[in-house]
Amino acid sequence: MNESTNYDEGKVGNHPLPNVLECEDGTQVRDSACWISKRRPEILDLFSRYVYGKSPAQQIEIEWEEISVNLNALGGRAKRYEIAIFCGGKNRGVRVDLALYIPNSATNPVPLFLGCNFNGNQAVDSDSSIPINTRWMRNTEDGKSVVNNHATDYARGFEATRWPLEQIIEKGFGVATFYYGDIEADHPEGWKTGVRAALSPDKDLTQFEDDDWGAISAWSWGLCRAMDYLVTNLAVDSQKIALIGHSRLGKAALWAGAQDERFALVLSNNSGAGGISLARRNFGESIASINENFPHWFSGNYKRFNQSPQTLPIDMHEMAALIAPRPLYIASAQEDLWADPKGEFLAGKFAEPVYSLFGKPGLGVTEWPPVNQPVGENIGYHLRSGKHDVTAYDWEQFLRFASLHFRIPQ
Ligand code: GTR
Repeated sequence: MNESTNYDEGKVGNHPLPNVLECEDGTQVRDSACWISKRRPEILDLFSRYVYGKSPAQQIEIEWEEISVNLNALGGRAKRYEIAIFCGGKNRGVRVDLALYIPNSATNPVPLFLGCNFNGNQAVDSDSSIPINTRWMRNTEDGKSVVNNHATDYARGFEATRWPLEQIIEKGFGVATFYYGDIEADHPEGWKTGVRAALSPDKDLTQFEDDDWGAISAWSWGLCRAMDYLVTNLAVDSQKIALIGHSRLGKAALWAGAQDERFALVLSNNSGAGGISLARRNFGESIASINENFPHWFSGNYKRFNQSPQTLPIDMHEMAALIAPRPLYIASAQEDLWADPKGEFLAGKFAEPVYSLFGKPGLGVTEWPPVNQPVGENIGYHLRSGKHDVTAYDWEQFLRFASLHFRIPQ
């Protein structure tokens, strides 16, 4: 936060948003076919060039190995597996350790929530018998790493760290999660030991182009590689995988869901600036401050818009539109003004014309709803009371929304 941060609704400015249904050559999108073949690829390309940076398009070789299994995890409710996923070859790429929970009550392949975690797989689970992931320990000892803030939050009881695994399993869902630092440590030099160096011919001497991938794009790429593995696992219903992310990991989940349509549903929790909140609204975190505080998150090109968000060729309602026609849930928190909760709602609102092309109702309301009153059909939304976090209340809404769309009886 700096002195120029605006929290006055009267000063947000009134910059028109790019027209989500107008192609770059002026063509108006009138049906889903035109959206799919013409406008959607244009918007994806703009986000990758100007915001997140391009991740490698080529198919990457992945191998995996089961490294542990507990058939009676969570008090006998679930099987817990740890799978090492080697992305880009065992010796050349990066290794992601995916924790996978499958309900013991399941008789069929299960729907599942997939998301990165902030503090290592052991931190997600209240089972203290899980060995500490040593790679995570090394990262948290790195004084430069901004993720250390989250370690402090964890000690303070920040709820986002721990997932309500029992509750999720009891509703019939599986869970898959990995530590985001497995892909790349979260600090400006983190790329040197992460996937962006591993996959580049020049390794840690790589000179990035202005449209090359930043860390958020790298974490999103990791989510897609976890998906590559999950589609091969017969215990998982790969048609029913919901992608979830909080805050910076919400930005990563959105970008992964936008690019990879294998994800059936996307849940953005307090993803804020560079996530789902509209960049043109001068409220809370700005492009300039996010680029200054986290220079490694976005593409070099994104810095061009530090002083002029209104010149960005896209805005975040178009990110929401990239999820269409798949269900999207946007969760905001009332005290999380830094993330601009109203800007998060409006991004969903202005994505509705694209859901309409598919005959799908969106939020079902015209006004920003009052606190703790969830709304929406294919675009779900709530403004929770309280601060920046993922709470039991948020999970209740996510479980309800995913159960509805995946037709899971509750
Ligand atoms: C903040 C950052 C936000 C949000 C958050 C988080 O410091 O400014 O955009 O991503 O970190 O990830 O917790």
